[in-house]
This record gives sequence, structure tokens and C-alpha cells, in this order.
Amino acid sequence: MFVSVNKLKSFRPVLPIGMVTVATQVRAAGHDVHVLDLMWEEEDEKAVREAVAAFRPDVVGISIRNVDSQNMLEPVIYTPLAREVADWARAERPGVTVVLGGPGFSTVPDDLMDFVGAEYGITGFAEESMVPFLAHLHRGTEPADVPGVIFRVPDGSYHRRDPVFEIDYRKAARPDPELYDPRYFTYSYETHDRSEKVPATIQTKKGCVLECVFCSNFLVDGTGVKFDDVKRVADEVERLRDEGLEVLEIVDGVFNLPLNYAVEVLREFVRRGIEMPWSCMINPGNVTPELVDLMVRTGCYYVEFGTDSCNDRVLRRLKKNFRQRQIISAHRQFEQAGIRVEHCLFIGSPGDDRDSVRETFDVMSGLVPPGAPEAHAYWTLGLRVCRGTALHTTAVEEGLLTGDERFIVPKYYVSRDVIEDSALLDEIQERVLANDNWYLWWGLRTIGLRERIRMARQESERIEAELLAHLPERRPAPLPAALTTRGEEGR
Ligand code: B12
Repeated sequence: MFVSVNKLKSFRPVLPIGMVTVATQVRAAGHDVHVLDLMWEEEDEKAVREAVAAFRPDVVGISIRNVDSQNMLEPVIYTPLAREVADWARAERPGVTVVLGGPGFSTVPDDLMDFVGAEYGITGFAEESMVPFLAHLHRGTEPADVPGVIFRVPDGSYHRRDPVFEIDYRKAARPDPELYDPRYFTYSYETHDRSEKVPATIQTKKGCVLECVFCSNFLVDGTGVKFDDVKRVADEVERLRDEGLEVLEIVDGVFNLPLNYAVEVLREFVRRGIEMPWSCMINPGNVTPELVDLMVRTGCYYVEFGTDSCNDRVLRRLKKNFRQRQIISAHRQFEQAGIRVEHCLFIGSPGDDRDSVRETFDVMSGLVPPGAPEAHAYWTLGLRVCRGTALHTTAVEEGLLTGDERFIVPKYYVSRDVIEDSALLDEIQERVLANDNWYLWWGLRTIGLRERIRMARQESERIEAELLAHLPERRPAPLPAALTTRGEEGR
């Protein structure tokens, strides 16, 4: 039995594609599979207990997509539900084996193992791991050689096998849409000015070529990129379309990197006459007229830019592959093509100060003015710090963090030049509120930014104390060998 513990509907509900991919694979290998998605359940305990009692699973796989909100102004942790699910399942069926997985799990495996008290965890892609893992459990042998596996050994430490960030797409089952809760497809969510359907999802590749200093995606997908075959990707989209799914989202961390592969995927769509409304995440550094043209011709209606900042010095510090000039040019190309753009930006990156924040705001005022709803700017104050990232090193060097963080506890980096500048914080609040197409925090009209920062800090301390009370003292484990090149740089 698989359980998805992601209940986040704000922003928008997302299909549990990871869990359904693994569940499909496991079912294809001959196991009886039941899937429970808590997104739609009002009474989680009842839903879990009833499902466990009815299905009587030997193994409960808990899919942990999100660890926390990654929002300093709205600190929320999502992991306590995983712990409760494990407890409810065990109470209903003593002796059941609990295994954790999912992108959130891969970012903080040891802490989550401790916190949930799970028997096993699997980091990285589970397409190649879950079936051999279950075969071990069935035979009663120890799954010590399964890629990405983690479990406790008698001396209290963990046995860990590094994940193999490789995937044979020819063998990997495509996620079966039948395993999604049908309520996703009847639900609509409100954006700034319209009502939207939850899109079907497809992933065309795993991983990313960039090494942005804050990004923890390398812990989920490894370093480098693993490409699916463009024909298989197009087959999958045709299948989804033929099954009646009306809107599509490509969930690659960045769709247009590398550019030639994205172009190949879209050319294949054009060759087959695929045209349906779709969206994706875009890197502003790699936008060409051909890419935009293919996107328009295949029905793309919305893109999310990982813009981060509009100041070149800050972009360089973040190790971004683009500069302000490219942000503007990419934005204008999409605008002219009639594709909606949402910029995601940080306030308080390493190197950010009054001038760079103002410059970013000025550029955004030009690209995302008030009143014109075809573009939006989504601001985030501070950056969530993750293990193995260069941002962690910077935060420690600057004395903002100590270096022995438990990464299950959300910690944020905000440059001192921003967070300690009260006048700048007031100016940020004023400018965000003056633009109906900008978003920073929903309560800003009633609670000022400086006050909110103070309140959120208190809230974070409470969350931290709650989490740490459930965790044994333990130094963070070293990064897997496959990630040490990147990790060395990060430490
Ligand atoms: C695409 C994406 C989005 C899109 C989603 C679009 C959509 N329609 O699905 C958007 C932009 C909307 C989004 C939003 C958010 N996201 Co996001 N997103 C991603 C991204 C890039 C890919 C996720 C994905 O779909 N992967 C494809 C599937 C096939 O892979 P998978 O889920 O990892 O599953 C595999 C394994 O994890 C494993 N697995 C999965 N389940 C299970 C279960 C078991 C038992 C086992 C053994 C294995 C297993 O096997 C699967 C197959 O290989 C990841 C980063 C990344 N590279 O993974 C971040 C990521 C998941 N997001 C993250 C976050 C934080 C968010 C937000 C909370 C951000 C915010 N502040 O709003 C929101 C939450 C939205 C929500 N409602 O849940 C974090 C979560 C970690 C954390 N610290 O909490 C990630 C990891 C990014 C990061 N590195 O920080 N996101």
C-alpha cells in the first residue's frame, strides 16, 4: 500500500506522479497494490486505518514530497503526518513494514527515518529499487544491496546504499492515471484572475545541468541529466490526451535545459500534431525564437521562470547561467507569443543589498506592471538552506548558521544587508502591495513585513523544538558518494 501525505492545495494541488510511478511499477511486477492519497481526505486517521484494515498490506510505502513550505514568512512542516500514518498503520496491522521515499525524503533521509521511526527508506529514483527491495522482503533476506536503501542496524547506526541515479526508461512503467484519485480531475483552483484545472503531469528527463548554490534537486535526481526518449515522451502525451486529460504540465525541474533536447521533444509533438494547453518551468537563459515558436504551436499557455534576481552580481553569486538582459529578452519573447509568465524571485540572496533589491524591483516593475494580468512575480523572502549546498557553506561562513543543522528543520538564509535594513523592508512591503500582480505573503495588508518576520521567527523556533524533541542527537550523515563532487564544493 502506498500513501501520499501531501495535502497542500494552496498554490495548487499537484498529482502524486512520483508515488504513482512507483506504484505502477510495483503492480506490473505482480504485487497487489493499493494507493491512498491523503490530499482529498478530511479525516486522515480514519482513511488510513480503514484502508489498512481493508487491504491488509505487508508493506506501507509513504511518499514524502514536501518536507516544509520553504517559506520563511509562513513556516509549516509537513512531516508529522508521515509519522502519524506510520503509527496508525502499525496500530491497525502490527508488524507491517514501513518504507519511506519521495523527493522530500531524499533531501533529509536520516532525520526522516529517525522522526518517522520507519524500518526502511529508499532515496533517489525508485523505478529500479522498489521491486528488488520487495523481493528481498518476500524472501526474508536483507535488502542491503538495493540502490538508495537505508535501514537501521543493531548498533543504532544506519546501513546506507548510495542511490544509483540511473534509469532505464525502456523498462520503467509509465505512471498509470487510473491510480490517481479521480477528485483531482474534477477540482478547480483559483489563480489571480481565473479558475484552472489540475494538469496531468509528465517528466521528460531527470536532473539538471546547473549548480545553483541553493538548489537541493541534486539530492533527488543526482547530478547531470538522464533523458527519456522523445518518442516515448510523445507517446505518453498522446495517451494522456486520448484518455481525456485536457491540460498538461511538464514537471522537469527546468524544461529548456539543455535546449536541444527540449526542442527535439517539441518537434516530435509538432510532427504528431500534438496541441493541448501545457505549462512548464523555464530557465530565462536559454530561450530562443525557435523554442518559443514550438511552444506556442504545441499549446503552451503558461511558464514559470526561475528568475531569482535581476541583479547581475547576485545572479553570479547564485551561479545562475543568465543575466538581467536575458531575463528581459526571454520575458518579452513569451509576452509577444501570448504565453503567461510567472517569475519566481528571492529577496535576500547572498550579495543582495538595498541597491540590488531595488534594481530587481525596478526591472520587475517594467516586466510585471500592475493591472496587466498576463505576468506575475512571486517573491520569496530568504532561501531555504539544504545539506550539501554551497549556500549552507556561505551561511556558516557569514555566521548565520552553525554548520551542524538538522536539515529536517527549515533554516533560511537572508543577507544581513536586507534583513537588518528596516527601511528597506518597509519599502519592499510598500512596493509589493502597490502591485496586484506581485505576491510575497498573503497577510501583508494586515500584518507588516517586519512584524511578520518577528512572528515567523517565533513560530520557527517552536517548530524546531517540536521536531528536535523527536530526534536523537546525530551528526548529519555525509552525502552519498555519487554526489560528493558537488558535495565537496557545498561543504
Ligand atoms: C515539478 C515540481 C514542482 C511543480 C509541480 C507541478 C506538478 N503539476 O506536479 C510546482 C512548481 C507546482 C511545485 C510546487 C511546489 N514544490 Co516542487 N518540485 C518539483 C520538482 C522539480 C519535480 C517533482 C516531480 O514531479 N518529479 C517527478 C517524479 C516522477 O519524481 P519524484 O516525485 O521525485 O518521485 C520519484 C522518487 O522520489 C521516488 N518516490 C516517490 N514516491 C515514493 C514513495 C516510496 C515509498 C518510495 C520508496 C519512493 C518514492 O520514486 C519516484 C520515481 O523515480 C521537484 C524537484 C525534483 N527535482 O524532484 C520539486 C520539489 C518536490 N518541490 C518542492 C517544494 C518545496 C515545492 C513547494 C512547497 C514550493 C512552494 N513553496 O510553494 C510547492 C508545493 C506544491 C504542492 N501542492 O505540493 C521541494 C520539496 C522538498 C522540500 N524541502 O520540501 C522539491 C524537492 C524541490 C527542492 N529541491 O526543494 N513543484
